[in-house]
Amino acid sequence: MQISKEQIQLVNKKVEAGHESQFNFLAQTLDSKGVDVNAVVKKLADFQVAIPSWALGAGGTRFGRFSYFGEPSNLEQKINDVGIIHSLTQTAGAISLHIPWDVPEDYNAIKELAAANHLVFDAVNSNTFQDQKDAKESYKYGSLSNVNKGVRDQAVQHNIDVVEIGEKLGSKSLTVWLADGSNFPGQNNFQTAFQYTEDSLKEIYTSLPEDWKMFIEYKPYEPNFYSTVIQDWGTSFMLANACGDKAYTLVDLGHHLPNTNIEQIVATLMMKGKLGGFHFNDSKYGDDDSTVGSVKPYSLFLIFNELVYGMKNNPQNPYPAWMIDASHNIKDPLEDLIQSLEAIQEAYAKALLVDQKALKEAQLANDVVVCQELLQEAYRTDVRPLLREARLKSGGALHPITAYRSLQVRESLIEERGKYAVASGL
Ligand code: LRH
Ligand code: MN
Repeated sequence: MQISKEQIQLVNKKVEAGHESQFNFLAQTLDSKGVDVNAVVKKLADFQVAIPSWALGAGGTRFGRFSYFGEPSNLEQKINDVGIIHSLTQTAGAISLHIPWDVPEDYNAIKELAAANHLVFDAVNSNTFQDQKDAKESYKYGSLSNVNKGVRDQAVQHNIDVVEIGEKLGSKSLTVWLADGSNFPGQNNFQTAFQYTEDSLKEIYTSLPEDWKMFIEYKPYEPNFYSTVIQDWGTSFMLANACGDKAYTLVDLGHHLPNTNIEQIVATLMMKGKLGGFHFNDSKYGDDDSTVGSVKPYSLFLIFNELVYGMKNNPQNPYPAWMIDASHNIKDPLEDLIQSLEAIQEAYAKALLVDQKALKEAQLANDVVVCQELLQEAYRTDVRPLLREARLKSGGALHPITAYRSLQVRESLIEERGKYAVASGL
């Protein structure tokens, strides 16, 4: 099932007039404040976020999983679903694969299918947090940090294999997230676990092609509930520095203890040239993997405010990788991902409206009130007409969720795939 440009134009027809007046009104208002509206719209249109291949089916918890019918049951159908999201939003031009959940059988066919859906392959993700049925060694007590060299070697080799798969697809980065850690005090020697992890990452790093990056993702807990080897940004930062220039820290928004100031972490990593990218999601308590911007939209805005500042003032930091990492327990996965993309675009657009020059002046004058006024002036601006204009210019839907429903996409997918197809992944 694909959505044609014509179908989208037809759906847009009904709402175009309304959009035009809203956009023109906002454009006039912003223009009077010296904002280059066309530049903002272009930046939004160019901002592409990778969709995780493991989040196209219904997620679940240990307490249960409620299928969403018509789920993709193979890589081809997953690429097709990302294609549907991209045709409607024009901001999801990439897919991030998880290995071994998504090992291509026919690489050329998969690359052609991705190209036909205007998609590229973003970071490939290794998986040393689950045992594969034919595996020689178990990761029960860790992978790259395991006290058993045979297990570490197996995990290193898996990451090297994942890079080879990525190379065949045109991917340019490897994401390493380790579940490694302990459930009880005394179970692990923290220093030994850290050193084994550093040595193992260095081995993987030496196998990286010249133009590749390695993203080291940190997480404070789960599935281990006493310690995690790569528990926070500082640990990931140290390991990235130990590996070399091609290694960076990856920030998953859900991987922070409550009330952590994530925007400050982002600013520090950019200043040090080690911010590799993001896994966008939202959370109230733990690694909830909820819809982006659904719980803490102001925090997301503050993160993008640091990103906009860093992308202008920190040439030492490469252009970050933008990816979503979410899990859908009760929503249609495609609608959930469309809502996440909207929230990311909205936070970015609001951050682009911050008068950085006036903010700098107010900061130098310690005019705290004006500092907050400047941020909230931008945050309180309804930027949705800018997002719609960017989509319209790129051939997308003005209202993607409305279009998704009026085109009966889920019904067609159920028709095509049958009710009980189940997607691999989390
Ligand atoms: C770990 C994580 C990691 C993925 C997994 C699917 O919580 O965020 O990025 O490998 O989710
Ligand atoms: Mn993640």
